[in-house]
Amino acid sequence: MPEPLTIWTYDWVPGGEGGPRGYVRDVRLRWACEEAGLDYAVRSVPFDDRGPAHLARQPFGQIPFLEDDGIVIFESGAALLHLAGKSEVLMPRDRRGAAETLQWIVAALNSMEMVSVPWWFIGLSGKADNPLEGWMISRLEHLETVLAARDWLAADRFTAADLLMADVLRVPKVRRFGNVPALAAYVERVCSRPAFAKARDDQVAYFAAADARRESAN
Ligand SMILES: N[C@@H](CCC(=O)N[C@@H](CS)C(=O)NCC(=O)O)C(=O)O
Repeated sequence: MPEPLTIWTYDWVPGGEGGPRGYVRDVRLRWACEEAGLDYAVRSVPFDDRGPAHLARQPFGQIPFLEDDGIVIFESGAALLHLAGKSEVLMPRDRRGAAETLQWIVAALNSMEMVSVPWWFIGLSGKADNPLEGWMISRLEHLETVLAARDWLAADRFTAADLLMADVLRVPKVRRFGNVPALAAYVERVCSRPAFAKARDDQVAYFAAADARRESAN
């Protein structure tokens, strides 16, 4: 009997306004499993102490990583592609649809998130000038042109590419930035899917339950 899929995350992350709950990247894998109707469990590694057992499975001491019947795979994009191999809901099986989905998955990570994360991070300093602002605007505006002409990135329907791109773009600071109405409508459209709400709410509940455990341990 194969083991059920296991999504690994931290046992706790900070809460509060502006905290990461609801945005921690295990949500990408929870969401994908929900969309595809795949059974999964969620397990955790300590947030405070990233020891050898964690580093053996995620060499940067990050999460998420995915376990599938003896295979352990880190990087949310790689794990998402692994899940997409199990379900046509996430990745069309025709050659063109599959190629388009793959292309936009990589674009979400390597053209959008590669800019949005450092832009967001530099912005935390609170300084007026962000040297990545022009780059960020350029990326958003190019994507705006694409999404002004269609509802989905690949194959004329929802795929794992939309899941990933919307997850990158729904970060509050990114969502509030720029004048990109088609992009805003796209994020709204993708994030209104029930599978997303379930995945995000489950993650928030998971970390909230950890608060109680930490309080009783202290
Ligand atoms: N490229 C990685 C990034 C993973 C990542 O940044 N994970 C965050 C949580 S969402 C994390 O583990 N942060 C803690 C750290 O970087 O030390 C992926 O997509 O899996």
